[in-house]
Amino acid sequence: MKIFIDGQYYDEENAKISVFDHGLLYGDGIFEGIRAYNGRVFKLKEHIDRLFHSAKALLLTIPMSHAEIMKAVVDTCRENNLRDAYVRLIVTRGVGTLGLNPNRCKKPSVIVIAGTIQLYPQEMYDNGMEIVTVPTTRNLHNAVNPAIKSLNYLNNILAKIEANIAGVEEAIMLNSDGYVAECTGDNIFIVRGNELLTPPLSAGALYGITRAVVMEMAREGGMQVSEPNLTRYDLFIADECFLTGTGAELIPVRKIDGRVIGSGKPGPKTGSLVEKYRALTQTSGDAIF
Ligand code: PXG
Repeated sequence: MKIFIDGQYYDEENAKISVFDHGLLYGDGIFEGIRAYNGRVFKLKEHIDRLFHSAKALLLTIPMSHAEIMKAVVDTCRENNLRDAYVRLIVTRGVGTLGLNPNRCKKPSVIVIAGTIQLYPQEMYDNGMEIVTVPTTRNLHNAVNPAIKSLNYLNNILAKIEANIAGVEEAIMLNSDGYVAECTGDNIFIVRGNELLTPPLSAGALYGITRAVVMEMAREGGMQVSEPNLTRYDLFIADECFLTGTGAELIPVRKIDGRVIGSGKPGPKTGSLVEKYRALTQTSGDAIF
């Protein structure tokens, strides 16, 4: 595997960053998870736009342009001869001193790793997954804003640990007002009749790129799409529920906090959105080869 670090490619065993990098010392940095399908990088521009927005919020100056970063992602896939890939793009604050002042870090580092990912077992895509609400609440907007895709994922990791303790793979995180925000690495949707509902971004969700694609596909398919505040009760009484994310794609949910959702099997609206999403990923994106 060839890994891109600051303009050069390194073999896996030589792909190293300093122990003084503030990405490691303080989680001071940002990332994106991007997929390539069938020789094309899916929604690359959207991911790079979000990366630059995260950087702006953290006053982190990325030492490359939009176009250069897009090229680095595509080139790293090509360098590894990958037609289907999961790309982890990371920008760290760079090497600094012990002490958290980011002004001591002279140059942020850009890292691109192109590998593969399978977040959940196939059985869950076929039959739906079981998830639970966990005690750890989503970050507040006036703390580390949950829209920033930062290297500081401990909020989500704690929630993931709580899900694992409960014997499931994913957790629903509520915000401090008790409304549903999202899951640890996925946005959440419910279907109610012909309506598709997902929490508003103001509830503490990440501006999910898969989320935006699914909302557009549903509108095109004649569904009514809205973003109201949702409670756990709204989830329990939904006809269908599914999660979205670059890694997970669309995955049906069959049980939440012990309550069976709808028929307990992946529903027809979810099924049709899954098909449409798969078709889109196979045919659109920036070409690698
Ligand atoms: N919420 C959070 C907190 C995320 O981290 C999403 C929603 C979905 O957003 P996108 O833009 O991907 O539709 C994410 C993305 C992993 C992994 O390794 C996590 C994500 C993406 C890819 C892999 O668990 N999270």
